Amino acid sequence: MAKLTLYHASPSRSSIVLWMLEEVGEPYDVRLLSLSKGENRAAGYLATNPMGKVPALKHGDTVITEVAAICTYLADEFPAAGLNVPVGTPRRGLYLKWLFFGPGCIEPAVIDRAAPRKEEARRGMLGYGDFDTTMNVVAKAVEQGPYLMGEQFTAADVVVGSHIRWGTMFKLIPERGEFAAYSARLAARPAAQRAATKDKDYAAQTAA
Ligand SMILES: N[C@@H](CCC(=O)N[C@@H](CS)C(=O)NCC(=O)O)C(=O)O
Repeated sequence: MAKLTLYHASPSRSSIVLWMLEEVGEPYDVRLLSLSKGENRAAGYLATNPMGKVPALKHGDTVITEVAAICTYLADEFPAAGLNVPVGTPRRGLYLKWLFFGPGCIEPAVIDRAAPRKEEARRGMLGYGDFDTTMNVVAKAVEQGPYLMGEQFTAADVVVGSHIRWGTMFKLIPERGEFAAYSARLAARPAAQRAATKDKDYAAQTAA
């Protein structure tokens, strides 16, 4: 089987892929990079991801970058883990919507709020419309639960759930009951807990 290698800086967006890999349950290696030492901008790494960003995932000779693309790829590549909604399934449309909603709507909505523009952009110009609508849409989707796709936990929960968990942790997303309950369900997953423990260790190794 082709080897999986995660290029990771701890803690960062690549921590999302670390969690995903724990959910998938296949063996993988981690190459730790220090962002503060600029290792993500070194020529060797730029050959892997010319954006100079983590995460990147190597699977044999295939390189995948972008958190949501990596999570989608892993879920499809290892269907036995039950983390995807396969092509040909009507529910796949909704599943893909959530995978794209993370980087396409939640993340820019949160970043724009944390670092507001000098001149407010018109709602129609912003792919996410406005912050409150974006958050209300996610809150409604996770209200009933347990997951975005109902009973099935999927890669979309890893992507969207990470944005919600990190956003509320850093007080960039206002606390609300739907998010607290959803985050608690996600945090209780054994794979999420294993990833968190490993990530603490990776952070310590990078700092040393
Ligand atoms: N759109 C990218 C964003 C990745 C990203 O911004 N990663 C940050 C860490 S959280 C990074 O590598 N920052 C280092 C830098 O830009 O120099 C994705 O979803 O993977």
